[in-house]
Amino acid sequence: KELQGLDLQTGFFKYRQIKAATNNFDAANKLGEGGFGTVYKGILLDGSIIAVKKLSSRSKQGNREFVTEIGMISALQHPNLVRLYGCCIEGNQLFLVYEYMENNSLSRALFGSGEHRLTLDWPMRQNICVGIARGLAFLHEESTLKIVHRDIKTTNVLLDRDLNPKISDFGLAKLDEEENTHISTRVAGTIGYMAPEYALWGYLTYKADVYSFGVVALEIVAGKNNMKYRPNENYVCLLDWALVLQQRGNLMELVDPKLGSEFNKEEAVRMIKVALLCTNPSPALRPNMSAVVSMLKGQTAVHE
Ligand code: ACK
Repeated sequence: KELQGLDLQTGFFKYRQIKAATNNFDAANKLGEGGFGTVYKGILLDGSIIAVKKLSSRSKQGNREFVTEIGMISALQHPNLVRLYGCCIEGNQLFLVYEYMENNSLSRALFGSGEHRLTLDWPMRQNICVGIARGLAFLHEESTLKIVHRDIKTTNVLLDRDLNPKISDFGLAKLDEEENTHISTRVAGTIGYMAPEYALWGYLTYKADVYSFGVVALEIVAGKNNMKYRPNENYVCLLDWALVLQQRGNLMELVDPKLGSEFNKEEAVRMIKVALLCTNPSPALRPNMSAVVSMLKGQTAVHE
């Protein structure tokens, strides 16, 4: 798609256009603060809507290196990844230009207050969960870059007009990394979603994303935030509670009461079981994301 101000050859936007589109980064156009920077809504002269992320200032890495990486990341296209159109440099300030996602984040849809909360019925939740799994499977297994996202959570899943999920901020953690090793000194993740081996030792493999995905899947079924949910004084989070219910053979109790009786029991229990496989404390025992996709779709059995 051609966008006003974007040089398709280089992937660069003209600063003039970005500035005009966001009305000079007017606070009224601010969508929110994400990891790595502030996001603004912008409307280009041709009417297309974009989301502009103004990156917080970065320390060492030179702009040139950064731009090479951006070029590779923007080449990654998948229906479940937020499209990165290009970037823009003005002085030492860097901007990333993304497709605009009409329905904000999954976090808002599930846990938002009043006007922000959406009613997500069971088929929508199922579609969202499978979509996230597909996006991650692509990043891990199919993309040439083999990206580990490192910060999968409901705020990093955005919903388009039709409530299809797309993963945002992929590749950014990689850009932030100074050395290229498996043991990371800078852990980029969020409490409540981080795999234990990554949180404790900085040991990073794509199985860290599988763990985070499992937490997200549980949140989708339960309609509750992992860390904010305390079923009672004995259990501190949703995941703990799910493990207790699994032992009691009562996983259905986890399903969001807002769904009433309007959901597919078999699919719901399957989603919880897959989530629990994904959150296994041992990374080697977690499935990979393409196996998760086929389990979620009922194409392969869930081995407990
Ligand atoms: O739930 P939200 O409105 O959706 O709050 C966050 C906020 O910016 C910080 O990340 C929103 N956001 C991020 N990227 C986009 C995008 N491409 N389109 C629309 N909103 C976005 C996100």
